[in-house]
Amino acid sequence: MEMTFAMIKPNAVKSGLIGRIIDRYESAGLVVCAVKMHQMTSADARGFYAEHVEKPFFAELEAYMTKGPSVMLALGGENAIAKVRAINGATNPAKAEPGTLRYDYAPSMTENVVHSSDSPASADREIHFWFKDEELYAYETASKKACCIL
Ligand code: FUP
Repeated sequence: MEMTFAMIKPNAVKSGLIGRIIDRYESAGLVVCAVKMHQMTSADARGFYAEHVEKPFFAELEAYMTKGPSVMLALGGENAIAKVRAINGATNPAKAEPGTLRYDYAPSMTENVVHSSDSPASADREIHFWFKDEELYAYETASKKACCIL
């Protein structure tokens, strides 16, 4: 059992894709352990994307991420990190495989509709960037059990 952080970005929220995106994750056997809607401030973007602040694309990324609300998710399940990245597809939608969220919905590299953690260390950092421990719920579903303790 593993946890990961996923984010439904502003253009996906504005396009009415929240339900369809969460359905892809739940249909893959993942469980929603925490969820919140939040519009990033510039400070949020600089903190969350700290590794990218000095990169040439950061100004565009910051403008995009702060222009509307995103949906923050903590997801639990077996191989959650790899599963969510496979469902999302390549960062650059031009390279994303058919059937992935970015292939289906992303208009560009910047506005690539979703984010998810790329390692256990980044999952831990990113989940705790947005959620307190008491906001992570462990519960049983009919067919599976969510583990929300990192
Ligand atoms: P990912 O792990 O798929 O979320 O991608 P990264 O952490 O490498 O990048 C974060 C975001 O920065 C991407 F979703 C889109 C943006 N980005 C660019 O716009 N140009 C780049 O060359 C790399 C990333």
